[in-house]
Amino acid sequence: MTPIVSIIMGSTSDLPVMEKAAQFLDEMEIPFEIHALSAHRTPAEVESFAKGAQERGIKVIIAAAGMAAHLCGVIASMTTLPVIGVPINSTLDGMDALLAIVQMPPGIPVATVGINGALNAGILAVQMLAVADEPLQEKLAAYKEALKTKIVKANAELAQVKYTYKTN
Ligand code: RP5
Repeated sequence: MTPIVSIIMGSTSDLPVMEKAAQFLDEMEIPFEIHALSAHRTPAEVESFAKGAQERGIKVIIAAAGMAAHLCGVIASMTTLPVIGVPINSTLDGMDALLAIVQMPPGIPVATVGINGALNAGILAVQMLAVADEPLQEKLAAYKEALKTKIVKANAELAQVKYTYKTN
């Protein structure tokens, strides 16, 4: 299989968070790869990854990093592929990484999800791929439809909660 999504993380300590993106790609049957690369510890490897990704057939990059999270923006500066950034809660409740990833200068966007928002990063990556892939759009529509059952179940449970003045 040739990967079309690349998950890059600053350290394997980010993996417990990033597994959610990997699981979603698996569920949607999207071939993907996972690598640890660091903008600070392996800058040359980051450059070679970012410059070569498109040629290798990668369509979307999900990049995750914590602390001074330069990885996502540095990758975005060297490719025209869409880069989805995941701020990892490593220090300062993840606010350091969130601001480092989301506050990109004009010209070099990183589509930033919430702190530890790996699942949303996976979903967003698949949504990008689905723009030109109708069967994938249908899979996503089924996934989103299934999300409703959680709320239907929640309302059934809430109906069992009793208060004297609760009317439903
Ligand atoms: C970042 O620093 C990584 O993305 C990680 O979130 C954080 C800590 O890295 P380790 O010291 O655990 O390797 O580069």
